[in-house]
Amino acid sequence: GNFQAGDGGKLLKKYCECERQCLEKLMGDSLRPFVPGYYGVVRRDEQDYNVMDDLLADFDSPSIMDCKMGSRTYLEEELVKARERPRLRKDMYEKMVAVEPGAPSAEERAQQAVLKPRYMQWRETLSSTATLGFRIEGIKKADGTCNTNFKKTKHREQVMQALKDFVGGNTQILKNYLQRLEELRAELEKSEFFRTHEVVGSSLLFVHDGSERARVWMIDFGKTVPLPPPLTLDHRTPWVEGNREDGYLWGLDNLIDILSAMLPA
Ligand code: 4IP
Ligand code: MN
Repeated sequence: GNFQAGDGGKLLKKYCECERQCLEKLMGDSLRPFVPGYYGVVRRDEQDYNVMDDLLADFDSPSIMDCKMGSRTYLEEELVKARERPRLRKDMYEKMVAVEPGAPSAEERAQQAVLKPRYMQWRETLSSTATLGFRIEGIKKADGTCNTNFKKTKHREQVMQALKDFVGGNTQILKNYLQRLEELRAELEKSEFFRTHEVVGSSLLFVHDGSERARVWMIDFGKTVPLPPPLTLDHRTPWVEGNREDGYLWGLDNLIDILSAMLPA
């Protein structure tokens, strides 16, 4: 897999240069409290790894949720690549028909393949990514049950139901998550790193346990890239090709709004 256990509460994640650069910069940014501590690169059995804090280490039977943030889940360069040298993806066609047999067009059916941006956009519109700017990717509960079946979790009510189930109806946990997300939003709005990076395919990791402690961290920076200066993003303006906007804060606004609406008035 992509991960190995390290020593002393550390996690080894298969090396990605883009992720290394982000984590290094984030260690000196105001967002540092919201990302795993980063400790550089190690080599094990001919494979390089980025070493970071294991965010679950301090929890007792944690419940975990991965929310992929943003209204766009692929880099703009994928569009350029697909136009310049279109690569037919049979694997993505298979993943598509497994979920929605009627989704492929006549042409895609004839090819038994789709282009990557088409697959990624299909995933975005089937889920809440396109309409809410985030989607639930997976939930693992304290009892060990795991659910990654959220590909069609799209509407506000469906998202609410999944969140309610995740916190086991515990209002205090909900409140703690909400507070943490509001702190994160305030930090994002001030962060130099955030202003100068396109943040795509990154997730928020939610973790709580029986003590009602609830934390949120930003993870997965494999598609988080620096913008050419002096370009900056506000992360709320709708994306049009070329503007590089990612919808990250728009999604966080919506997520905060949904959590707030779940609390008793
Ligand atoms: C996956 O689709 C995810 O979108 C991956 O994004 C993406 O990796 C994969 O593209 C794509 O097949 P499913 O989640 O529907 O399986 P992420 O890494 O953000 O989770 P990339 O390479 O875009 O990061 P390919 O091209 O790696 O297969
Ligand atoms: Mn992820």
